[in-house]
Amino acid sequence: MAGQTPIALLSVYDKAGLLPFAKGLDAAGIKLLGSGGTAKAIRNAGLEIGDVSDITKFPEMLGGRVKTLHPAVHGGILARNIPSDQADLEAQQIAPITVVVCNLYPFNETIARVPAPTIAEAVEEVDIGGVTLLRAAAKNHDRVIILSDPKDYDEFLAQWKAGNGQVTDDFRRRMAVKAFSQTAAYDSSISNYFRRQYSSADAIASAPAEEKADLVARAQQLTLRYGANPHQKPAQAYVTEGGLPFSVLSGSPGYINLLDALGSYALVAELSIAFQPAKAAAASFKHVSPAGAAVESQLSPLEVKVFDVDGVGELSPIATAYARARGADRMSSFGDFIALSHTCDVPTAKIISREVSDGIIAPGYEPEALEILKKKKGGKYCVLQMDTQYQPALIESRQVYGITLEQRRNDAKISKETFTNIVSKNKDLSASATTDLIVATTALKYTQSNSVCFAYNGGTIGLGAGQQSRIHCTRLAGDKADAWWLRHHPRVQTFEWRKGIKRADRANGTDVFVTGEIWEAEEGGSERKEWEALFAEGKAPAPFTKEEKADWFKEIKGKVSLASDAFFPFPDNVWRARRSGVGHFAAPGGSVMDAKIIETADEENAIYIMTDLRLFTH
Ligand code: 93A
Repeated sequence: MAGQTPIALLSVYDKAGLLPFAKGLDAAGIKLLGSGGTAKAIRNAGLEIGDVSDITKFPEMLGGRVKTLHPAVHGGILARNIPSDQADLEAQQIAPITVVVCNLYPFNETIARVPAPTIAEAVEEVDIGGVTLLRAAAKNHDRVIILSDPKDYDEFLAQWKAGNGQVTDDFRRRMAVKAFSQTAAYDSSISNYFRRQYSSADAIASAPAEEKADLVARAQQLTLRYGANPHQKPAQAYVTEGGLPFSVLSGSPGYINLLDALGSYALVAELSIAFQPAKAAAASFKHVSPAGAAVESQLSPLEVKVFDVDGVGELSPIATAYARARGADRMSSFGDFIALSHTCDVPTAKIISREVSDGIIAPGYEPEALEILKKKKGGKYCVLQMDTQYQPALIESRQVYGITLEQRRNDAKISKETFTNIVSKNKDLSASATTDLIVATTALKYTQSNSVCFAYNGGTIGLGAGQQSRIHCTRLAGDKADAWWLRHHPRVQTFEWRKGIKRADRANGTDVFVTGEIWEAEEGGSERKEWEALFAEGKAPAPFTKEEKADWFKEIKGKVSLASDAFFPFPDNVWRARRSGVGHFAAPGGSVMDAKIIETADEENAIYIMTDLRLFTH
């Protein structure tokens, strides 16, 4: 191909900078060839340019749908500098093309128009030939230079001049990457648009009855009312392959609902199979972190009262798991999103029907349970059914401030094997403590970091999430665990509430009592008075004495388990946790203070496990 006059093929929608550039190409001794409008614009400026139709021997046809799609064009672009390719070109009398200049039909600008274009109008903006030019030239960037952005015209001319008809390899590669990225983004806009048009809930709603079920099963996209806040519109959830792995049985999930539903379902699915045989698991999520998570475990009569599930009847395994998860931190669970690892049965639905909650995701629903749930929130309660066969992709990505971040999904497995490296003197880890460590550690995997979790009797009892300082997580988790344990105190269980008081008011009234918060309020002031009015006349309880508390905490000493999503930098975490009854610790090592931390655990004969598993979630 050496010695031939280099040819540039120009086919641009955006004609910015085109004329001076065409002049530059011409001056550099490059022969110009253009598609209809591009050739016309250049010719009108007095420059010599050939038409693509001259080499294809075909007119542009189908109203412009076929302009450059022809072997005479693509053979000229794709041919390599190898004898067999050259022989093919010669046999077909095709001239090689050295430079391709192309930018695409404005698909994005068209669909963003107000009022919105019709689908037929959008279809006409799907560029076929231009994408093919970009891909072909980028593929053959060893020989061909692809210019897809007017901003690169000047640099090309400068390089061509300086290189005496050559550009650097770096330039070729940069231009190829740019073209590949443009076609990828262009295709993704197109698929996104048509997915929204054809597989959205709206499209399904307006489909003929006989097509509906099929469309629902294959829906790839769900239009959401808005994103995290009402002004964040538009918003949607979608997959690019297969259908969405959940279906909406009732209500209409919002953006935050879906964040909670998907995070909490992942948690319970994983927690369930961390045991052999699998256990029923449940989680109560709020703001992308669990308020509580638990596995099945029979409730004692006291726990039935503390978790406020009396009167429901006999509890099934999945019902005990949810009762524990919801009972972990009743204040935080107010308006939760619930995830269950097993079918939602009637006892579980009955518990849920009495609580303030936003929605639920589960692999299935007993018909009667579904009827109970559908009645919640005046029929607006969100009920999602998850496909248990669904496997998320190994690589996950998201965008922050326009930048895409990509990572392997956190698919680390947590099981009893995670807790075998016991580094304390006491190595006597019981089966129940192992269960609690599995629950606490799995909960952390789905909690915003930093995070520390306390667990007991198969459920979390205190979670400190999203704090920048680890000791603040431990204090928060410890304070929550203390409040949880004080709720079991006989004095709390025999409170004489005013008749007819709401469950949420009882939860709140108890919380300010067990945390001691109410004693900070002015005596005789409105806050104190409102709290006192929650109780029967003259029955507002007196504060816990120091001795009462100390005696009560003796009962739980050493029985609680703690997991941390990263190493403890200082022994203060261990000191604080011990005061809330923690006797088993699981955290990765790596701190310069590791030895001192283990020594601190040894002081009270606690068990300390170094897991070798950091579990940050961001
Ligand atoms: O309708 S197309 O997909 N068919 C083609 O064969 C084709 N070749 C180039 N569109 C095609 N193009 C596009 O036409 C280019 O991507 C460019 O955006 C535009 C330039 O057309 P004109 O030179 O007629 O202004």
